[in-house]
Amino acid sequence: MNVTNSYSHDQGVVVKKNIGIYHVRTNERVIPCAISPRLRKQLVYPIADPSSLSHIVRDVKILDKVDPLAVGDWVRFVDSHDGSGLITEVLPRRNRLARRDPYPGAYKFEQIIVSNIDYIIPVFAAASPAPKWGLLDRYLTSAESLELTALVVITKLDLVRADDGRLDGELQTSLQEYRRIGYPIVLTSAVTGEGLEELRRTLKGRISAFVGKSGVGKSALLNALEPGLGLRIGAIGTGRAGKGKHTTTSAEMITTTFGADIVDTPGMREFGLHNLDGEDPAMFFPEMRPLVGKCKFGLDCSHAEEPGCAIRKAVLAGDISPLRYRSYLRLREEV
Ligand SMILES: Nc1nc2c(ncn2[C@@H]2O[C@H](COP(=O)(O)OP(=O)(O)OP(=O)(O)O)[C@@H](O)[C@H]2O)c(=O)[nH]1
Ligand SMILES: [Mg+2]
Ligand SMILES: [Zn+2]
Repeated sequence: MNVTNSYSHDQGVVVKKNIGIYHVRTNERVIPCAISPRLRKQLVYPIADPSSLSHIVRDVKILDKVDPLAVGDWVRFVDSHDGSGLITEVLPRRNRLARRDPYPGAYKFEQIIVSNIDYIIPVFAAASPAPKWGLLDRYLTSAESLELTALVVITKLDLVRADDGRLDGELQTSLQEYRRIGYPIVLTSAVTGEGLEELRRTLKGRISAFVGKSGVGKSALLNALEPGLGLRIGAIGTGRAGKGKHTTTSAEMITTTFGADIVDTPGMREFGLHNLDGEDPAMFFPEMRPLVGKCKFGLDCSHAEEPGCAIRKAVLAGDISPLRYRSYLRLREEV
C-alpha cells in the first residue's frame, strides 16, 4: 500500500501525556497525537523478560497500563491535518529515567518517566519537609547507575536562613560533604528568589528533570524560574505532616523563555532500577569508585567486616562520610 503524498512525516518531542494522547512539540507547535497500535506492540513487547516465552500471552489489561512512550521521547508522526497526529516511530533514547513498573508479576516492565535528559535534578527542601540525606543518596546512586549527570537543588532556603543569612551547622556540613564528592548544589528559594539566576544560567541550553518527594517545592521553583508559568502547587497546611499531597500528577516538559527545557515530575519516593549485573554498588559512589579493587581481598571484598578494606580505611580516615558509607551498606543489602 502506498502512502499518499498528502501525509508527511514530522519529528518532534513528547512534552506531555494524557491517557492515550501524547502532546508532541514540533516547530513551536504542540500537536496531540495517538500512537499506532503496531508501534505500541513493538515498544511494549521487547522490554518484557526475554527469557519468558509466555510474555506473549501477557494479560491484556496490564499491557494497557504499560505506557511505551515517555516525556522527552523524540518521535516521528504523521500529521493528519485536522490538528492531530499519529505517532509511527520512536527514535532511539540517549538515556532514560525509569523505575520498576508498579504492577507486580513475573514481568520486569519498567516505567519510563522521562528520557533524553542532560541533568537529573533531585530537589530537596531545606525544611518542611526536612531533607533526608539517605534519600538523596538513593537518587544519586540511581543517577550514577543510569549514567545521568546529577545536579542537586535545595529549595525553601527562606525557611532556614538566620537574620544574618547564615545556615545552621548540620545543613552546612551535609552540603559541604556532597560538594566535596563533586556534586554541584544550588541553593534556592521560590519566596526570596535566591539562587534563581544561578539556576537559570546552569540550565540554559539543557534538558533537565526535577525529581523529588511530593511537597518539596519542585513546581513552585519552576513557577519562580519562569514567571507567568502558573503550574499548580500544593496548598499550605494540607496533606499529612511532611507527606506532601501529590499536586503534580504527570510529567510535563516546560520550555522556558531563558532557553532551558525543564521537566516537572510528580513526587516520587524513588526511581532507578539498580540493575547491578554483579557489579559492586561502590561503583555508584564516586568517592568509593577509585578504591574498588584496592582492598586486601580485591574485588571479593564486601567492604563490611573484612580486614584490609580500603573503603573502610577511608571512612575511618575521614575521607568518606560515615553517612554515605551507611547508605552504601543499605544499598548493598537490597540488591
Ligand atoms: N517558604 C517556602 N515555601 C515553598 C517554597 N517552594 C514551595 N513552597 C511551598 O511548598 C508547598 C509544596 O510546593 P509544590 O511546588 O507544590 O511542591 P512539589 O514538589 O511540586 O510537589 P508535588 O507536585 O506534589 O510533587 C507549597 O505549599 C508551596 O507554597 C519556598 O521556596 N519557600
Ligand atoms: Mg509539583
Ligand atoms: Zn573493601
